[in-house]
Amino acid sequence: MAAKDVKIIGAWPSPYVMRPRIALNIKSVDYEFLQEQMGTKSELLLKSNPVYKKIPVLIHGDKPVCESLIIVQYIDEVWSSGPSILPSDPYDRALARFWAAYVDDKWFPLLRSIAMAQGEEAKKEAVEQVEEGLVLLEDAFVKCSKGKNFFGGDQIGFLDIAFGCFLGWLRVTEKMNNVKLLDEAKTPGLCKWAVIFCSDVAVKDVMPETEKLIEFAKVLFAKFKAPPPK
Ligand SMILES: N[C@@H](CCC(=O)N[C@@H](CS)C(=O)NCC(=O)O)C(=O)O
Repeated sequence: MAAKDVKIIGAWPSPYVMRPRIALNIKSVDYEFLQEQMGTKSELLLKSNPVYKKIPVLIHGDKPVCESLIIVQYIDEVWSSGPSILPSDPYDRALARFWAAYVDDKWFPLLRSIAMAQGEEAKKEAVEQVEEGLVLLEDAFVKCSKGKNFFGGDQIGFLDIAFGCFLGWLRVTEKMNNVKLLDEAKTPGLCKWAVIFCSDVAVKDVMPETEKLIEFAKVLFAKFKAPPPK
């Protein structure tokens, strides 16, 4: 498929934007990456995602598709001749969707709360909650992977993409707060999975380097903490 037919509106640091980029890589589909600038929204973004005005948006031909996990499922259905992303078994598919929703609705907000925590006590509590979530995800990994490398089995699947896209920000949170979240003793499966996931050909070029992401995070957090303009 020619790159002009497939576009992603996004930005390199966004974990959600990584999802469709990984999915397109898995399917060997070329795409044009249209990057938004921090703090502004392009006309194309506002026109393509008028409801949420958020990235990512996939533009396929002239049709926009919004919401990262919906985009990944769309990619899987449209380019069905490539490697499958959703599990073929309905129960496995339900499990993958359940845990992907858990990651978005519960776990990632907890990870973000570490950066926002005011004071050591609040930070400690947020760290503990993230760790508890990781133990649940370790258990999900054992059940979904059935002894293979990925949640999806032998290859990267839906839940690998949904959760794996947050590994860059997990490392940033570890380094900036001097904590260890992915722990060999408590989550050995996830520790091994994270290394294999990040070095996969579909992932390694879209997963930002931790140091680059830390520089971005410092600018982002400074903006959050800045007093409102007069
Ligand atoms: N549920 C959305 C979340 C997307 C999202 O939060 N994107 C962020 C970038 S990481 C964004 O566009 N933020 C701009 C805003 O909230 O106005 C998805 O999965 O696509």
